[in-house]
Amino acid sequence: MPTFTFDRLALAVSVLTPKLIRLRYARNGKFAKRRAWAVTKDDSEFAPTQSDVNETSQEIIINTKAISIHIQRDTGKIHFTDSQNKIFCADDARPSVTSVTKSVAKSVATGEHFYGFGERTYSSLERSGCIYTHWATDTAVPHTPDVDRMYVAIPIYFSVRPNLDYAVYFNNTYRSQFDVGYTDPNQIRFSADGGEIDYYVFYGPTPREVNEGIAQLLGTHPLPPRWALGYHQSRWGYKSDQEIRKLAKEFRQREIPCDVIHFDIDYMDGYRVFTWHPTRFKNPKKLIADLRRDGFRAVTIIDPGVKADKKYFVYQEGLKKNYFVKKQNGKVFHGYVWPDDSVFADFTRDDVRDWWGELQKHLTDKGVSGIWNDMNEPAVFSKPFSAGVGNTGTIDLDAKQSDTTHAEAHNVFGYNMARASYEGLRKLLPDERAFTLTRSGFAGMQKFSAGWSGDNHAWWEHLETSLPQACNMGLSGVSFFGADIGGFNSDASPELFARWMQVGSLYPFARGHSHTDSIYQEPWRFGERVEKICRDYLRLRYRLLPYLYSLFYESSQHGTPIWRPMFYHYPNDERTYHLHDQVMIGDSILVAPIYKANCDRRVVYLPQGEWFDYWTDEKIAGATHITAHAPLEVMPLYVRAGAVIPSGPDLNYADEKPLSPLTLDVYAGEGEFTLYEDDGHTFEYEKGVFAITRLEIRDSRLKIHKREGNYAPPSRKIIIRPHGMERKETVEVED
Ligand code: MIG
Repeated sequence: MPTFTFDRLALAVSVLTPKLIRLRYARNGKFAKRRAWAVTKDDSEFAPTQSDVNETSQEIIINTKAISIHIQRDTGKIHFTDSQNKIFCADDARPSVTSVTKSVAKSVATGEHFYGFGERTYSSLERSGCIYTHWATDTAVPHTPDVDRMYVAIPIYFSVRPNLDYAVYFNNTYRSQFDVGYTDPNQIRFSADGGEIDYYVFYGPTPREVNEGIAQLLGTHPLPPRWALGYHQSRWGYKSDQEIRKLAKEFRQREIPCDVIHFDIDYMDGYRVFTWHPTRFKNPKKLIADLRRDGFRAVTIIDPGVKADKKYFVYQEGLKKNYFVKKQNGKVFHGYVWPDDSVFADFTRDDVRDWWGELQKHLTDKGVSGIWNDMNEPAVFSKPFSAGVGNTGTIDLDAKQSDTTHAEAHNVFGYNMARASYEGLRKLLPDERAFTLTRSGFAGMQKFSAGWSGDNHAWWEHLETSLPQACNMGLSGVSFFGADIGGFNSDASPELFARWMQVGSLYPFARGHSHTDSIYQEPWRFGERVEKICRDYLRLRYRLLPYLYSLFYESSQHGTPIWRPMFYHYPNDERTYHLHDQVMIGDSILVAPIYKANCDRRVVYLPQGEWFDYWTDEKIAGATHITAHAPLEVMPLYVRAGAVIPSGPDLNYADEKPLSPLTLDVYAGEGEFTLYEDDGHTFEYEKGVFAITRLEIRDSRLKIHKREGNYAPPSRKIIIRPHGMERKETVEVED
């Protein structure tokens, strides 16, 4: 690791891979202790990679196989160049590191566009012209465009221009900001309230390669159980055993697919985590076993606030073992949340995470399959039960956590809680892939959990916002993500609900959820017409599970997002750079939802190449803008030429039937798809028990490559359905 010193400011450059570079600055040559919460590997854990150093009178140049890093001798300013000598990520000023603030300013290149920034409000995809604060917050105010602090804090930006994409991760967990051309349109500046200037640059040049780099450093989503890709039904206010049973029955009677029922805070005894309400949920084990027989999994909510109740075992144990966060004066920190007076576990500590992870036994023993971690910014109300407006309170910033204070650990509170939860479940259910969901998180949270966008509203604007929000989360590394379908706060109208379910049925994480004070929002609450729309689109999701599951596999291997903005596949087409309202799901499917009231048509941009209308098979040549006709029953969907889309039978829940027959929709053109299959719920795939089948289409001929891996799919028919080809008839072959 070469280190350079300019004016007592030491700079360390680590070439971790030819495309992944780390830069750190320290005053007086002393680098702070490494903060390893988010990253998976220390510098020394990367395989050695070749780079050489060239010195000229003006510059020190470090060359890797892919890029060069230039350091100006007189100023210490840095810039990068690609193999075409194009400059990127160039310092606009010398980094400034004082004892109070740290900041780096980069110049914005001509035509450079910015994405990522984790979870954000506002219906724009490209994010120049604003300041983004990284400070995990219970955003209990409506998520309007001016809301800057959200539940999740991910200090990553993703830069795109023709042939040159890269990302930057600011490895600092203190409250920090990215000023993206707000103060100065030619500058992107990042700064933090504490810690070091420590950042990583991920060079592409394509978006896919950028995400691959992010995955190498910050990790990927482990492959979820297949059932977690099904539809989840939730509501704050399912209050009893009977209510949940009735809910499950409705789904099956109405033949609306559903895999998961979420239990919100009402299942607990006085909001004491890891307990069950003694009268409303008398026999949770029996309830969950019965649900399971009907193909439902149970996911229970857990909050970080532990009720300060001397008779409560979690409080007793935690106190005795010294597991709770303490104030500067050494006394345990107390705050008000749902259980009233509460204390908070210090999740930065290994022993505390182990303890918490094990406490989940009180849930898994009853048959619970997954944990939903809420309120973990952590949110602290100002007074008992004053939940509502502006709960921006949290733990005292000077409270102690491990060897630091909450000021540094705040942004990773939710992240570390999700880690405790995920690692605990792996131990408690060693043969079952569990599901975890978290509201708060930090860069790298994908290693432990899926995420959702918190308390949105039943507003058209929030349906619209969910599109760029999910895409930018994917670019930031978190692809298992969705918004509450139908909207959490306020009451959905039938039309809004239908439109939201159409697109929500294809969210990576598809969950309907609502507030206890809003109307019930299950798919059948809005009349028969809307119920049918919900059934039809959820069935579409379930038929597409082989496709989606393969995308999740790819994401677990390479960090590739499931939902991708259009530029992901057309990075040199500048017309895609601001396209926030249409999304690619994997390589092949384009979804262009309706997100406005009383609207039955919209403009869709189809980039270069040929496209097929999913519903009519009409062939359309890109690049073009078309007007899609979309009465309430229709959400515009398109397929790229050369696509092979695997699908399965209609299902009521993901593992109801084996993948038989397997249907392959083959669209004229050139392309390929890798179908991934396994048992759907164990860890056998880690030992090679999976099946990978490459499906290739060349010259309008489908080639099914020899299957790899040790998993034997059921014996089945393969139905091949040609689209846009001379040959029209469906072919059936034995697998
Ligand atoms: O202060 O558990 O975002 O999904 O239903 C509200 C009750 C606490 C906030 C979550 C929401 C959940 C609700 N929770």
